Amino acid sequence: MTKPIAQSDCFIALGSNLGDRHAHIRAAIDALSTIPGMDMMRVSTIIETEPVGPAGQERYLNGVAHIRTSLGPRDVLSHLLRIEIERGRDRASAPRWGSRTLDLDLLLFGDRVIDEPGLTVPHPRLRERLFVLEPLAEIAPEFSLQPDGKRVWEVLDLLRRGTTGVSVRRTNG
Ligand code: A4P
Ligand code: MG
Repeated sequence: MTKPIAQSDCFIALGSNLGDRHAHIRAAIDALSTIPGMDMMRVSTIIETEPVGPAGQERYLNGVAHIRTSLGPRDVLSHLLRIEIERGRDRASAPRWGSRTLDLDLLLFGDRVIDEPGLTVPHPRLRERLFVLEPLAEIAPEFSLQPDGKRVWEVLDLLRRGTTGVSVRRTNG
């Protein structure tokens, strides 16, 4: 009897605020849809958002794609980096959180918690960002986030109410 191939639900953040933003996002969705071993399940509404980061940037287009895959997280990340480069992403000359033609971040990979050089999952700033949580909540409100199992909708609600739900240890004041 053949063993079924394990499939993981993964969620990828799409972002663009440089050049033809619509074309970059469309190309990313097309590219992600044609990779063997990755099935595109759903793409959120693409929303326009205020930039977080250095002043003077253009507004972003943001969205989230849900992919079901038999690949591993490192293979998925390699595809994301390749697609970013194909859309002219230039990391060398851009400041941190600066403008970019295309940013593809691996937000979630099933219930995996990964903390390795070059790959952190869930994405470390996922719970701080409305531009990620709003489209994610549109397509996967009930998905559980590790390590505490909170649902996407709960984390979005906490952020909207001004608390990330992540405990912060204060050393003074
Ligand atoms: N890396 C580690 N973990 C991951 C992961 N889960 N997904 C490594 C993707 N990459 C991951 O990423 C640097 C390295 O992180 C990668 O080579 C990979 O090995 P990067 O894409 O070069 O850097 P970045 O995206 O500029 O950095 P960072 O800190 O991830 O930025 P963010 O947090 O993605 O923020 N404002 C709005 N409105 N909308 C946006 O989309 N995006 C940013 C970027 C800032 N402001 C924004 C938006
Ligand atoms: Mg990135």
